[in-house]
Amino acid sequence: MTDQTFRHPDHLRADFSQALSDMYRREVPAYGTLIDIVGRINADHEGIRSDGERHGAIRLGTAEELSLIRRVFAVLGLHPVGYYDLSVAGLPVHSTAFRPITSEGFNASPFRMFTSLLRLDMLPDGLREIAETALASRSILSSQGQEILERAEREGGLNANDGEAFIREAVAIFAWRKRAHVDLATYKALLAEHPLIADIVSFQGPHMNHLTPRVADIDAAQAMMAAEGLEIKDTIEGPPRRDVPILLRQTAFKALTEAVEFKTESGWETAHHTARFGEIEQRGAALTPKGRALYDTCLSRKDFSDFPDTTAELKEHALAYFDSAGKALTYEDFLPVSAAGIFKSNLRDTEEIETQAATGNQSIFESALGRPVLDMFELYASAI
Ligand code: OOG
Ligand code: NI
Repeated sequence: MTDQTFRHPDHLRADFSQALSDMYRREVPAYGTLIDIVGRINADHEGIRSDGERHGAIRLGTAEELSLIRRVFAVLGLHPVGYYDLSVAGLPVHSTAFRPITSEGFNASPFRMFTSLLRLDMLPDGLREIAETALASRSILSSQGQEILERAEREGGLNANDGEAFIREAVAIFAWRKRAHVDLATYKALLAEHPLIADIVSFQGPHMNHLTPRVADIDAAQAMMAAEGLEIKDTIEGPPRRDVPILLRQTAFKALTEAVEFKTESGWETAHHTARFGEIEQRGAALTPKGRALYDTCLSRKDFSDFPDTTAELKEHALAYFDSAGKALTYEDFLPVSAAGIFKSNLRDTEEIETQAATGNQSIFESALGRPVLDMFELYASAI
């Protein structure tokens, strides 16, 4: 007889997040240094748990992969919120954030995953077919993972044993594999078009691109990262330092150069790939559509002096969401301009790489996903 007590999706997500972090620490040792720095800073601040606060980022190749990942994440209580059009920044991807959608969910495990899908339509003819062929011949979830996923969907949950096995198989999707899935000539052709395309198409699976702990004071963390010898991004993305933090501030250390083996007729040859890194984030108040419009204006003017910096003014002008106790809700999402900055900080020096002009296409993204994305503003409004 099987045990029919289901493990709560929030607990599965907490285990998944921990297992992913352990794997990434082994794969990218500098990420361990980052975690230690963040732990030291957060120990001085109340309200942030150093253990479980983080997001990750992955990049998928096909519609089928996106819909599969949506199903895997649903078992872990992660739901797609928001549409991020990165094509405006010349990047051949569009994205959503899979995240918990209730405060109980965030309290139990605040993990979320920024998930991007390659815009095959932005690739030039010829290269598009090469990318499609390479992606069609990979399968990112093991057959055991697939079987447990179907059981979870059929029965409405997973018991402890199945949950453990499922997490193992789910984490394996995002592991680094140093043997490429394409040959070196193909890798170079993809790289010449855009480094992001090479990163997405060349491997057996969608490895973690970065993991990001939440820190109470990002300026202090940035200084400590530099002192520890990590090579960091020059600027912090998002709003400037303020008395009342808003939205999201982020910075990262520069991507590693990792050895990759490419198949030749007689064996394997080694080349190098640069993509994976570690990031830190500091979160502030969630803004209303009115607050967000003001943020976007200030950001484009590079001048935030018009953005009120006291809780009383944010409330008076309805710029942020406040709960009944008068506390500002935390922003749990991402920012497209900042995301573009994070993507680009780890691409080879981009004198704007030429890509076909494109605009966002949310309906194509949603049909790949297999459902509409949720509206972040509706979620904040219903949480107060
Ligand atoms: C995702 C970049 C966006 C963030 O924190 O804004 C992101 C990527 O590089 O795949 O993770
Ligand atoms: Ni990130």
